[in-house]
Amino acid sequence: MADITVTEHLLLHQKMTPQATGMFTGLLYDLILSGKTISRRINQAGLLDILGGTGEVNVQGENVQKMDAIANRILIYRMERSGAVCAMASEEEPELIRVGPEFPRGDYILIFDPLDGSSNIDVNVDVGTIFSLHRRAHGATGEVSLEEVLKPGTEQVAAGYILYGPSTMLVLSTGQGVHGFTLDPGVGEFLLSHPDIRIPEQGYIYSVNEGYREQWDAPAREAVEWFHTAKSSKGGAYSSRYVGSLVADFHRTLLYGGIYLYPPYSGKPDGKLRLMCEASPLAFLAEQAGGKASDGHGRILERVPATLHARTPLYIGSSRDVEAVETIYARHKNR
Ligand code: AHM
Ligand code: MG
Repeated sequence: MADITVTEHLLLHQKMTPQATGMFTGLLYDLILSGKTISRRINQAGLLDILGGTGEVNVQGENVQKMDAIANRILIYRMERSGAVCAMASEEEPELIRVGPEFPRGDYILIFDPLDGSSNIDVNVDVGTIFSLHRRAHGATGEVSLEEVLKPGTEQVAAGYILYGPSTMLVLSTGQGVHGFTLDPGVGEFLLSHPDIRIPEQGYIYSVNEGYREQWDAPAREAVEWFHTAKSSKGGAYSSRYVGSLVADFHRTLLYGGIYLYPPYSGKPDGKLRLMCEASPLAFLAEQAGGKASDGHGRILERVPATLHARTPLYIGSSRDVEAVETIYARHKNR
């Protein structure tokens, strides 16, 4: 395959979309540059004293890893200077980050989890940056209000992630399918490696932290029990896989099919995962690849966030596997 860069791919395939403006291409360039910088720091993490925790607890009540804080800083620094963004929300920041007046404001609102799965970083397991892009309403000016940001995932104009694994990959959708690019470290560019990714209609892997089984709601328990006994796409039993990095578990689900589940559990009726910086961007990718993403009752993309850090249960992956979970939830509702 000829080497196709992200910019070239955008220009070739997305000429007619409103996102394919110079501003969008510039934003992506800076996002990719941030990803390359984070990737390099992660590669060196064992050598430079940047493993482990900072000793702080973030807005989510979780321990902040040093690499979390570094990735967060890299993204904020680069993106507020991009000229393409008017506001940002990060999993690590309690408040909305408003751009300007010291930097030029652009049309886009960027929401990100700077380093998903970071509790895995000390053991050299895949982590990633997840991002979601919204476009500010045409004609809106001045400081961005919170209401302008608290929008359902259906309004995303693009979403994706950068996975820092054995190779670094960018998986991106601008609403015209899902495309994967692999970083060629020699060239320093992400090159198209996985064009037009489609999730198989049904898979053979379910992915969930079964340690919480006793705390799940009844439909979630029944759903996981269903995957223990149902026939997979291969005709045999479903296999179980759980990395504990959503971005890595999702990447496998995107390529092989199957389902990732993070149910609600006692005391946490909305589960653990964040709607705006984790569930919605991955739901956008899943749907663009022909799969589904649900909270058990309906589309993740239609959930309207009440706050920046709102959470949601998540069932995501192959359409038939997600529908199996929704059927169980519907049955419980009608009892
Ligand atoms: P993080 O964004 O702080 O890393 O937290 C989210 C992570 C997901 O990547 C992963 O799927 C989940 O938390 C694992 O949670 P648990 O240990 O409860 O299974
Ligand atoms: Mg995360």
